[in-house]
Amino acid sequence: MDTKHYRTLFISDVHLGSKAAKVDFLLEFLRVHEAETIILVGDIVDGWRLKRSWYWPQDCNDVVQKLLRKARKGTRIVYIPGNHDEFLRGFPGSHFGGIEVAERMIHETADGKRYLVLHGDEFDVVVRNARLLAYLGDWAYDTAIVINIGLAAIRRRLGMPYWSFSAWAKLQVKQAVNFIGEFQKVVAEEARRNHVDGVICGHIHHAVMEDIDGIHYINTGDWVESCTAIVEHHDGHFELISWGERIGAVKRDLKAISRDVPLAISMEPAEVTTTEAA
Ligand SMILES: [Mn+2]
Repeated sequence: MDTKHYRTLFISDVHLGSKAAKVDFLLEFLRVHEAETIILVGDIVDGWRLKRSWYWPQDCNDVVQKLLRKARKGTRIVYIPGNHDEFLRGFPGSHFGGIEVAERMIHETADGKRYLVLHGDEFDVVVRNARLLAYLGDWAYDTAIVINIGLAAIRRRLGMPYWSFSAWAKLQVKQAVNFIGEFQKVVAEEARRNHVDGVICGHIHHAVMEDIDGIHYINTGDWVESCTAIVEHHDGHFELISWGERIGAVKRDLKAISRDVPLAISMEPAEVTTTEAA
């Protein structure tokens, strides 16, 4: 596959350090996708998982090295921490190996539209307590978000697991779709408060591009299950890439070709036993 060039590339929720991370797929993806700017939209490293038990095979280093090499060659890379890599939240504005750390940012597209970029976990508390906060008003809303981030830091220090949006949503299967919808609405509302055209976030592992009450809501998805990324083309339009499906297509092709020949290379990802994340 030829290398593709984009203006901006957005990925999130890789969860390096978790056995469920599809690191080999991501490496292949990064090999054939170049961009002027790469924005890492949080939960790239799973600090919560690593704290419980260290799991860092060589291919995790390969991802880090690949990104650092791109930075050296002139790609601007911005790392927006999520809840699983919130240890980086203590370093806004700092650089490591040419990678900038920012809590959130405004991204301006080639055609002049402005997008708020953030991970999205700060709104968990709002999604869970939507009715109560609507009743209590703006002050409670802002305070709840600040408390949510503070609590996550304290829980991590105490070695407690982070409250997981997707695990929680999955437990309440019937309502999961409602929760995703509620999250999207809350994040779109935050974009409106910031007077921007759209928002780009991650966190809930549900890649999508859609209009929510006049706000362009974009979610980058994840590299634990779906292997998705968002790219901005040179003219400013966005595209959702489902690399998992592409890989699936390759696998089907290989099977068709080698119907009579045993498949030498298995494209199957390692057994996924846990999908706890978000
Ligand atoms: Mn997250």
